[in-house]
Parts: sequence; C-alpha cells; structure tokens
Amino acid sequence: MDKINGVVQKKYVDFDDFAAHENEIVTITGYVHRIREMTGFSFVLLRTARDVVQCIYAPEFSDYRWDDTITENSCVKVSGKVVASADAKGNKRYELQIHNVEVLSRPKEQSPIVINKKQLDNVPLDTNLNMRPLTLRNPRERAIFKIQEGIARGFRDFLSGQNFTEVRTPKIVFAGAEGGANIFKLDYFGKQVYLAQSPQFYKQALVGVYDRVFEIGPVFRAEHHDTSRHLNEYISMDFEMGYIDSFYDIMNMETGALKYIFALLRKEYPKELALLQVKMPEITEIPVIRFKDAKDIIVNKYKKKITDFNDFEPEEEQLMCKYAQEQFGSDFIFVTHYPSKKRPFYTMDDPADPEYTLSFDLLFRGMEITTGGQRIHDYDMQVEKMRSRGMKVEDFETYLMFHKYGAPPHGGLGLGLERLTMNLLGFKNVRYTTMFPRDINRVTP
Ligand code: AMO
Repeated sequence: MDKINGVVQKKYVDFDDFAAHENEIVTITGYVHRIREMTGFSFVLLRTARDVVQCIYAPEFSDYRWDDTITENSCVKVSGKVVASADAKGNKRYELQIHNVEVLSRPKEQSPIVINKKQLDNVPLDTNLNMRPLTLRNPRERAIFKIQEGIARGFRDFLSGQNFTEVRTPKIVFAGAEGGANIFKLDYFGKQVYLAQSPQFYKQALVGVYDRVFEIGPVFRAEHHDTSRHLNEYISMDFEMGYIDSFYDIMNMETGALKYIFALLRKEYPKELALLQVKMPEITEIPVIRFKDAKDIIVNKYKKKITDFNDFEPEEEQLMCKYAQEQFGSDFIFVTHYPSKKRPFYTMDDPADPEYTLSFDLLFRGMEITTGGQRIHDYDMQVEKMRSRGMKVEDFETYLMFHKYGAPPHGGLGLGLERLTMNLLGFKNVRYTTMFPRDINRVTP
C-alpha cells in the first residue's frame, strides 16, 4: 500500500537560488516566454512563477539540439548550467546555458495578444480584463497582484502580532449593515436575504468573544454607476477591537499596519516594486484633520464651492490629499468627525457635538481607502439611534445581542484592498488592481 508522509521535496531550483548554484547543472520549470534567435545561438526567456529567466541555447553547450516546434507559451522543464553574466548596466546576474529541454505541454494556438513583453503594450483595459487568464501572465500584470498579496499578508501578520484573531463571517446575511441602496438582494429558498456589504455586525459580535478580530474577505456592493473607483465585489480588510480609549486607538493601529505592510513590501517584493516603478510612501506620522476644518480649507484655500456639506466629493478628497502633501509632505491624511447624518447607525456620535461622529476616513493619494471609527456599545443608545432612523429594531435582534449582553467600548475599520493597491501603484482605475473585477457591466471571466 502507498503511504504519504507529507515531506515535500523541492524538485526544481528557483531563480533566486541561482547564485548558490553557480556553474552547477540545475533544472527549472516554466513557460517559454520569448524566443530570440541570434547568429549561432538563441535567447530563450523562461517565465517562472516570479521571474523571467534568461536561458541561452547554443550547440556547443551540450548534445541537445533545439526543437524548432517549441513555441512561446509551451510549458517546459529546462536543465542547464548556471553561469554568471552582466546586464546592460554591468550588474551581475545569472543565466542558464541550456543542456536539455523537456516539453510538458504545448499551446493549442498562438496567444491572440502579445503578452511576452515587460508590459502589455496598448492593450485596452477592456481587452485586458476580457482575457485575464492570459493577460495576468504578463510580468507587469502579475506583479500587481503579487504586491496585493503582500499587502494582505502584511495586514494579517501585523494584526496577528497584535493579538487579533482572524475570523471568517457569512456573506449571505439577514440585513444590510451599511445602509443605502447598494445592496444585492438574494432569493434564499423563497426568503429575501442579502449579500454582505461588510462584516460589520459579525466583527462587532466577535469583539465580545475575542476582544480583537480581523477579516480579509469579499464584500458586495450593488453600485449602479460605472466609476473608476467602485466595484460590485471587493476585498475588505476589516478589523475591530475592544477596550479602546478612543477612536484614535483605531487610527494608530491602522498606521502601524500600513508601516508594517510597506516595510514588508520593501523587504520581500522588491522585484515587483521595481518592475512597476512604485513610489513607496514614507510614513512616520499621519496628519489628522476634522471634517469641518477640511471643508473650510477646501472653501478658503482652494476656492471650491461646496455642494454636499455632509460628505466629500471625489475632487474634495483630492484637494485634501494635495493639502496633506503640501503642508506635511504626507501621502496620507486622516479626516475625523464626519457628520452623523452620513455615517451608519452603529457609529458613535461625538458627545461633545452629536451632529458629528467619532469616526474617520483615511485618504491616500487622492482617494478614500478606509472608513472606521468608534461604535455604540450601549444597548439603549443603539436602539434609540436605530429608532430615530426609522429602523425596525426587531429585525436586528441577533445583532443587538452583543449590546444587550455586555459590550466593551470598541471600534474598527474597513480598508479596501483594491483601492489601496490602486493608489499605491498609481493606477487611475480600480479595475487594474482587481484580478477578476465585477462591475455593472462585467461578471466574466
Ligand atoms: P465603507 O462602506 O466606507 O465602510 O467601506 C470601507 C472601504 O471599502 C472600500 N470600498 C470600496 N472599494 C471598491 N469598490 C466599492 N464599491 C467600495 N466601497 C467601499 C473603500 C472604503 O473606504 N463597515 C465600514 C467600515 C468600518 O467602519 O469598519 C464600511 O464598510 O476603501
């Protein structure tokens, strides 16, 4: 009988290990990315999981003879000798002198678009998204999502180190947590239910269990407009923490998480950062401004006419980011004390001025990436606020169990992963930083 012992042997060498194998024969696997025939030899670029490795075929390296039927996008196993060379700038690098190529599979057709350059040249966004399984193979495209992986990983690592428990909450829910019309309704065996707009109710309940929780998961918003910053499904990085002194604890925790994330990217994702020419933000401290004061600055300094006194328009977010850059040299700015009218029912009003809330947004390079704040933890206060908003309290019985049976002062936030990635990498449309976007016109691939 066969038995499996769980010992996973590394079968092939990674490009990162080439230095340790200089002048040795190794085997690597990957896609044939590009073949360039020269006089007497050929460059064969091999696309491995994270690199494009330069391999060289020449008859003098071995008895192996190049098979002319090998095309780009063939999956191959290449053996050869690791040799040191220099790139155009004279930096040491490694390449592989081919001794053998084993073809594992061949593409049925040639790729309809050119993906084997550093970047997708002149491919319209729509085509890029229509052909995601293919376009994501482009080194620059895949680097976007490698960096995104690093962001989520940093968020998780940092919070785990701060005694947060990772949780997973349902996405089919009994009620919308965030209000507004952007909720997807679902027929659930004849009963109307919804797709979760956020894990809000659950993360609050779990503060009563673990004190500190976080979740990285999909949330759903039925956005009726086609904008460059809204998706119908996005990844929300949420946390919620109990026993806070004020919502400043939340902003501090987020600032710590961001510092950690950027340090992790610098350390472990330098290839992708270089490929995408990312301008990394430097965070020491993040300036904080009240919503009311921000509106004054927008009017007085930037001479903009305000049309919405309770929220920011996208252009106003841009102006506040400009202000943060000019005044503090910061890519980030926290805006606090948003008007109560525009914040969800669970938000704690400011006892000093109940028209405003103990809440905040974080703006980054021109756009809101986070909403957070302190929540109501007192049962009567929460019920009262729900009633004042015309909500049917009976419908929220299970949500209110948390408040009814004892809740600590607490708060948290939701950080949009695609938006953070978008503004970090300098894209103008959030679809570029969404692997398989869902918007009003798109549910495929
Ligand atoms: P909010 O609704 O402001 O707050 O969402 C939090 C963050 O999620 C991102 N985001 C979106 N990203 C892409 N497409 C969308 N349609 C979209 N909508 C929102 C933004 C935003 O800042 N429960 C609260 C958070 C909390 O207080 O804990 C909430 O969901 O980056």
